[in-house]
Amino acid sequence: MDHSDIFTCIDHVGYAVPDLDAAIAFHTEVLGFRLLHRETNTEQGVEEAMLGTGAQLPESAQVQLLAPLSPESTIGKFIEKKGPGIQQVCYRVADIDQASAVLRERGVRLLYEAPRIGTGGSRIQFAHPKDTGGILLEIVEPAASH
Ligand code: V0V
Repeated sequence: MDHSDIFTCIDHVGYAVPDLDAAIAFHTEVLGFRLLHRETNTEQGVEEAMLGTGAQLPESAQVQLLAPLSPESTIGKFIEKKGPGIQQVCYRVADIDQASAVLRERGVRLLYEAPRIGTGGSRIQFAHPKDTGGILLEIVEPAASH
């Protein structure tokens, strides 16, 4: 087996939150994060915010706050079933097409046939938690490297 790295680093941890403004206020005012970016992604059914702490990007540790656009959305259903909390861990990759091909070759089932658009124009893909030991695993190729 080839043991060369697939992932660059943990890009972010994603939290399902019922109220985006309240979660941003907690992370900035109490935990000292900086608000880096905020957008609505209708395809994913989320209003989301990216926050950073520590060194400047891209080294900064990031959390992504994900609020549902509707109760039927992925995040809406997650909060309904499990309550607010960690919904995903996201690994960064330099080339998402190559990383997806390697993961598929190794038997990991990815949710989408082709990557979709994520935060800030990035390209994203997911592996189902049933295939990854109970973690919803996202992979992201940031917009800048594409
Ligand atoms: C569901 N399960 C999870 C889970 N969601 N386990 C760990 N983490 C999660 N987030 C488990 C659940 O407990 C069940 O286990 C089983 O999977 C089926 O759950 P379900 O409630 O029926 O859920 P599904 O199958 O309707 O949906 C699960 C999937 C869905 C993963 C398919 O969440 C999905 O499509 N996610 C990818 C898209 C996404 O998450 N978008 C929002 C973030 P038992 O009870 O059967 O054992 S958008 C984003 O990240 C952006 C924009 C970005 O980063 O830029």
